[in-house]
Amino acid sequence: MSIKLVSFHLCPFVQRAVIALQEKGVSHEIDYIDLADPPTWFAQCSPLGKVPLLLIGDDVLFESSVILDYLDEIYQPRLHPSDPLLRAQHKAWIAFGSDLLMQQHALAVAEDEATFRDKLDLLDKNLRRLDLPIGQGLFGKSESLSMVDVAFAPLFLRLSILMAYRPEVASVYSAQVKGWAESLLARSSSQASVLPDFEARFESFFREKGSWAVASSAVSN
Ligand SMILES: N[C@@H](CCC(=O)N[C@@H](CS)C(=O)NCC(=O)O)C(=O)O
Repeated sequence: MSIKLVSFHLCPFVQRAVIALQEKGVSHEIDYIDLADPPTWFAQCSPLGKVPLLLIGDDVLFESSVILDYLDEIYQPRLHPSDPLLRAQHKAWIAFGSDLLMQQHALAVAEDEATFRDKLDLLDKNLRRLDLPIGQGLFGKSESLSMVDVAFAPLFLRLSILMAYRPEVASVYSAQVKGWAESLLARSSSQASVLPDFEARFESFFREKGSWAVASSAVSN
């Protein structure tokens, strides 16, 4: 059965699916669309008008967490825990990770310093919530990859780029989260999950959106 992902180059939710496909060694195609000017077939296939879509033959799946669940049921190795309660807890933290991705986006598009600092405070407060489950060993263990890892790696990639523009972004990481983020970004599946020009695209996209972080950075100017 052919597997195709419908993607937008910078979408972190698509990147989750790419990482899962890489970790499971599933060959797939990626069809990149322009979300600002999507093709007509996209509106018919995507009820929410969002990527990712996973096209399995003629069937369509949407929502990144649902796509991850499907891939995990079909392809080895299993990345969700087999215990139902643990699995549900992992899915809950993946939903939390989706919220964090939206907060990271709000940080990246903040057009002035005051908004940027507000968004950074919010992200800081919420990232601290990860310390307890990591400390309890629920996820973030370097010896075994889980779907929580897959779901969080795109967040850490974007925060690492923002840190290069604004070093104060690094303050949102506790020691535990920093260690977790670094180990995920070192994985070949994370590195191969975006195109080589990702950082340049990221910069030009957010610069165009009026990002204060990009515009004020000594690195990008
Ligand atoms: N909850 C969705 C979020 C997907 C999402 O927000 N995708 C963005 C791109 S990163 C999108 O397609 N936005 C288009 C739009 O909102 O019009 C998921 O997890 O798949």
